[in-house]
Amino acid sequence: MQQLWACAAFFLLCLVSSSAVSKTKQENTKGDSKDAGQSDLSLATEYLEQFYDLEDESAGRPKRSSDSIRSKLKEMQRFFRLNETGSLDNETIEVMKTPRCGIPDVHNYSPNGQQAKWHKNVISYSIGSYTRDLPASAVDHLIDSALKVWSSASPLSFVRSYSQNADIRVQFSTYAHGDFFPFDGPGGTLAHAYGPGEGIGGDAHFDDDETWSAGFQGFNLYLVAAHEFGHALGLSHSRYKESLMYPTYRKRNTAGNILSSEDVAKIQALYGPRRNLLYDFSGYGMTSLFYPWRLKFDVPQTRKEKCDPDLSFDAVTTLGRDVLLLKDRYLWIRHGQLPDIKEGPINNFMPRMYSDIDAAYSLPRRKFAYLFKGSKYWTVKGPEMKGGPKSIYKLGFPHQVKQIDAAVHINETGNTLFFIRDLYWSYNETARAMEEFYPRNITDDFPGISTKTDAAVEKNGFLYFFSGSEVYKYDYKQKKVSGTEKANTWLGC
Ligand code: NFH
Ligand code: CA
Ligand code: ZN
Repeated sequence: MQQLWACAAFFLLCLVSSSAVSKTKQENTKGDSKDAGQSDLSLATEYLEQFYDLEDESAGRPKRSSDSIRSKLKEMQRFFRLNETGSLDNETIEVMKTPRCGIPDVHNYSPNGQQAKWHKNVISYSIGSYTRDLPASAVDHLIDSALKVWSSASPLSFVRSYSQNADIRVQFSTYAHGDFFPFDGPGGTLAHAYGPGEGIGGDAHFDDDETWSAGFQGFNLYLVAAHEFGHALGLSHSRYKESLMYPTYRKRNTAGNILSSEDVAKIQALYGPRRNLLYDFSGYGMTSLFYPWRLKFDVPQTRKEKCDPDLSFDAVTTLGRDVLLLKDRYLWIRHGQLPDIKEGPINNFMPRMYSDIDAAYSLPRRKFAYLFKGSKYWTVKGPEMKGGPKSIYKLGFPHQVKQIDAAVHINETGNTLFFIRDLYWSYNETARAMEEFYPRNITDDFPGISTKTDAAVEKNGFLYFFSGSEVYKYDYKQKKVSGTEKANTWLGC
């Protein structure tokens, strides 16, 4: 069963109780009555029925005792950290009058009694529809920022996906929108989200009858989304007003930290603390982390940047059946056949990796990739790095070489070729040594390849030389270029 923390299940009850609220408010402004009046009593019983499973008095049920009301009151007072008097004091009535509604606060809806959580640290999200109130780029940014609230307090990271089945699917809709919890028009419920799980699990729905903003008008999308993502990660409501997970909306300063210490403690209780990504060399040994993007199948989606005809890559390598394409701080992972592509900042996949990688290659059957930047290289296995950076001079490069343009491993020969300006070196992986008589001129041995190479990769018996937005498909048995294509075709454009 999915967990839904929102008021929708009780939206009818909500209407009833909010009319009770407004009625009591009017009466209270007239007389400053100390005792709980009749309307307060009915507000209280409705409230307890709604949120604390107080049996209602419908036909066929035994009349409820004042004891059961008292014990439910105490339960509610305990939740809100009020004095557990078991009677309807003013403090308790105040809390009940705070507009709220939702799934009962004290219940754990998880099937096995355990708090539901994601069993991986890289979580994909998609934005399936947008609000009319804000430009799409603003929504993208606010959603990204709201996720960063949680990734900065936990070991979790979030990768944007353009598929139909991302873990966290964001959508804006009004009234009935395909789940059992229709929205309620302007006001009332702003959004709801499902706890971690398959299918609708993790999804966050926003009521597009609200006015969404990036500032103080209407409801701030960043604040509401951060609250919803708390639920999507497995957090329930908080009883503390300062907490982001408090059940009612509150304007906050969005410039600083919006998590209370309780929010942080709760997310870390589920997922552990945030690791110090720069210095912590332990803890990445879980193989389930390696291919989190494999869990979902992506549907192609054209993005402006991605399908820019001028797109070029810094480095390209195969890794098992995958192809990794790197550009600046961005990484695309093409799994098997197109259109299955995952993408995101390099750090989402490899938390400790640098951006602006110069070159990359991998050895067949070894699940490692080697990434080069300047005079250093790293051995990478999924998000894990095998030790720290190593020096390229240990591979046999002379000290004049400060940077490598491209690297590719040739299966047939067992050698890796390194391209540096107009020269290339050949490294024997078995002997772990540079071959004699290198470097050689690229154009002498690869006729047709005359421009600087940004990236190179071998696939299906061909060598692909990436140069700017062009890719030269090179047949190295016949020693000739057999075709050219745009770099972005590698992303399915
Ligand atoms: C919400 N929720 O819509 C409110 N609260 O404050 N309206 C909650 C979301 C806020 C979803 O996860 C619903 O918990 C309403 C009511 C906290 C972002 C309290 C009126 C229900 C202004
Ligand atoms: Ca609403
Ligand atoms: Zn909530």
